[in-house]
Amino acid sequence: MADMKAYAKKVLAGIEAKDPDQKEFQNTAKEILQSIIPVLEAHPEYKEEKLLERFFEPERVVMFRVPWVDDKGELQVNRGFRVQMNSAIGPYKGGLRFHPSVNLSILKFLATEQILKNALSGLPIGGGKGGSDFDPKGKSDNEVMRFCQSFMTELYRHIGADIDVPAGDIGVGGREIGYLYGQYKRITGLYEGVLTGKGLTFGGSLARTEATGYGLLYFTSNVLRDAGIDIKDKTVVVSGAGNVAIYAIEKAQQMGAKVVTCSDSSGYVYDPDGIDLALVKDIKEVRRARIKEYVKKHKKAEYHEGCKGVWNVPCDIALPCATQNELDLDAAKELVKNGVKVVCEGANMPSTLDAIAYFQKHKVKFGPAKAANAGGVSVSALEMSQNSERLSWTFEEVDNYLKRIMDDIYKKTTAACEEYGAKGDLLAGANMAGFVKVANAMHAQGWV
Ligand code: NDP
Ligand code: 2IT
Repeated sequence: MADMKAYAKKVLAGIEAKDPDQKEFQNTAKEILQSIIPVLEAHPEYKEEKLLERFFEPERVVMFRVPWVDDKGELQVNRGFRVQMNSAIGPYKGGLRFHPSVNLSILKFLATEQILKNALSGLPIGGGKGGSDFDPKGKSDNEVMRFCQSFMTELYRHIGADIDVPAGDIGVGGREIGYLYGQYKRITGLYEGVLTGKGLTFGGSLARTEATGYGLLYFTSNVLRDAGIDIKDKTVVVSGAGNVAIYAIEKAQQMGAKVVTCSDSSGYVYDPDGIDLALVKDIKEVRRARIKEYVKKHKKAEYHEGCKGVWNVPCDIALPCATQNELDLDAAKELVKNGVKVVCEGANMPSTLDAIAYFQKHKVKFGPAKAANAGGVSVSALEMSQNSERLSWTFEEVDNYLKRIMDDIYKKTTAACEEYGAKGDLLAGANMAGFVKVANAMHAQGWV
């Protein structure tokens, strides 16, 4: 025991020494390392062959200049990235994020999470992530198009349907994927499934848009069932108002829950009558406007500046769906004080490590991101399957498959909790179940 704890500690110290500024990446490494000790003990060969040292070192990182011309004719320069983290179980797979905060630390954290998430999905996909510090907010469609074309003019040489298949994430949705796909096809001449989240007329999958949010609720249903809670009429707090949040709200409402909040990076909306989702879609998907517009139409609803206040709203179930570290220890205390019973993560690592520890100490059921939000990438992998066989499945077929995958992820996660003596700790279960699959594949493929 001490031996493997010391090994994990040494690996973490190595990561901290090598990249002292990469705090988000260090946090992910810490979160994973502190929960996989039982797996390391069961597999002493991992230590001998420096498997952890290899696991936390990206196979490849590409970083590049992205010059583009804005509507005023002025040249702008952004930085582009693709982190190809691990290809042990399949081609690199993971989203692209366009947000001013994007840097190597954030992308390495996301790519590492993606390895384990993709392993949990049961589908043959490795882990990757990419993006740019480009901010799509306030840009015209033409500016976004010119940026995407320039971004792909470098990225195309590093990706391919059997090499690396990017998709959307924050700031990258159907519009951006369309522009990126057009440019890839123009440069390479290939009509192949090199990106997922494509439009339905050019190889996209039905239900990909809904997949992360719907999948989150399918996973949450498993947690609720085992906790003896019926979702009907329960109060749900959701943060975010983007792709994940919108379809989480939609499915929660279909299941009979009352969702009372949503938010963007400026503030949050509280609607005691339940969120009017058609209006949120119109504001965010159609008009790309700010969420505060919501209260113009609904007089009983309140808008509050600052997105953190959303966690002060009393609820039974909290679904953070915006971004990393949005739910900290203070927020966790507030949620627990107000009686929250279940927290499931739609965003990637929205809860800080001390917030998670607080939930666990107070017996709040906690569904970790890498398990709970795996529905998006799972349907991306189904899009890849449909592209390979040149067929399109129906919405119902894809949605049923998604539900099976989410139920299966929950089963694998709880089984790992049992096997390795971490009953009730779904974060540890998800880490161990995902890690052991990737580690075994790495072991079998030799020292690469
Ligand atoms: P979108 O760009 O569609 O929406 C992001 C939402 O989060 C917006 O409401 C945005 O507000 C808000 N947000 C972004 N950055 C911040 C910030 N720094 N502080 C507060 N709010 C912020 O992205 P997605 O819905 O696709 O992604 C949301 C989360 O889900 C991310 O963590 C992503 O990694 C994760 N995820 C996404 C998947 C997908 O398939 N899209 C799959 C699995 C996980 P604003 O408009 O003001 O920027
Ligand atoms: O975080 C994620 O899983 C995603 N952004 C989706 C990635 C994908 O390849 O669909």
